[in-house]
Amino acid sequence: DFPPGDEGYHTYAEVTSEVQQTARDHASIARLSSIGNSHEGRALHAVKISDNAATDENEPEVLFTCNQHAREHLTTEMCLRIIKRFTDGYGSDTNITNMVNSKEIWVIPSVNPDGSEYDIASGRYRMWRKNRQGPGTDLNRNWEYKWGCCGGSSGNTGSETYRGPSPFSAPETRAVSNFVNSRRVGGAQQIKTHIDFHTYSELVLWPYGYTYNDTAPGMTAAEAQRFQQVGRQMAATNNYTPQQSSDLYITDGSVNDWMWFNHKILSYTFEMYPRGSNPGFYPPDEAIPAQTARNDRAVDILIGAAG
Ligand code: 0X9
Ligand code: CA
Ligand code: CA
Ligand code: CA
Ligand code: ZN
Repeated sequence: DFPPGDEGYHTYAEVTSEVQQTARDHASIARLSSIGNSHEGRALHAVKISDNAATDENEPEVLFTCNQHAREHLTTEMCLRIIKRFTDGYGSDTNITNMVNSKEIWVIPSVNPDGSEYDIASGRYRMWRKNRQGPGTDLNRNWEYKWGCCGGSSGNTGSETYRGPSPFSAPETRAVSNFVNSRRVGGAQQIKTHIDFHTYSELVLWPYGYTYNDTAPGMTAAEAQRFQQVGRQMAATNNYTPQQSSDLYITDGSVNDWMWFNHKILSYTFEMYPRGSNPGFYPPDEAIPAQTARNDRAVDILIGAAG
């Protein structure tokens, strides 16, 4: 369990009951599914929020993913907030109602449930980042596009950025990528925009991460401009710092590069609160309400950017 005083964070069991309850309470606009299982067999939950949620309608789709990295527990709370805000607010809040009616919003609250459970299993935080397959794979180095290309990951099993033995060797990245592939309907990718939530540093990051160059194969100057424009617009609402992800450091095999190159999904990483190493990955649960609400307007912009 979470250490004493941090019970406001959700364990995997609590995330599961929360998403199940939401699907029961809001059956017409919220649908729960599993996109696959983690290495240890936990269901990877996906919640779809839209009017007529049971029907695949011809509406732009948006994706939010959280908790690729085990110890980044605040991000799971971010996805849970998105689920709660768009279900509880439906019918009373005009903006929310309009977004739910005109889009199909997918939320995956924990991409790495094995890792996050391991991080809290002893009752003291273990500072765990990777999944729980063998030595542990850094899921955000295991995506297929430019996997291991450029010094932005490690081939050493003990490394915090171990990329795994092959692209999509982790069942968790494989499941999310298969899900996104499955949203290509009649040749057209339905998901238009995406945020992958991380902590910490208060940044809005866009691809590519594998190269310092602004433009590269699959990224024209106009497309890079669009990333910058929407990224800066979002960052103006939460006071994060907007930049290309490689300006932070080079990463290869990361989710954003794959989402953009393979699917032309406008895909961002948010590095949430705090700005620095104290409190770093482990802000007290008292920080959850303000630091997740802080991204409400950015989330709305991302949804609007889907068209
Ligand atoms: O290194 C990461 O995966 C992310 N930072 S974290 O501290 N949460 O581990 C940053 C990923 C940014 N994406 C790219 N640079 N492509
Ligand atoms: Ca507390
Ligand atoms: Ca709908
Ligand atoms: Ca659809
Ligand atoms: Zn992270």
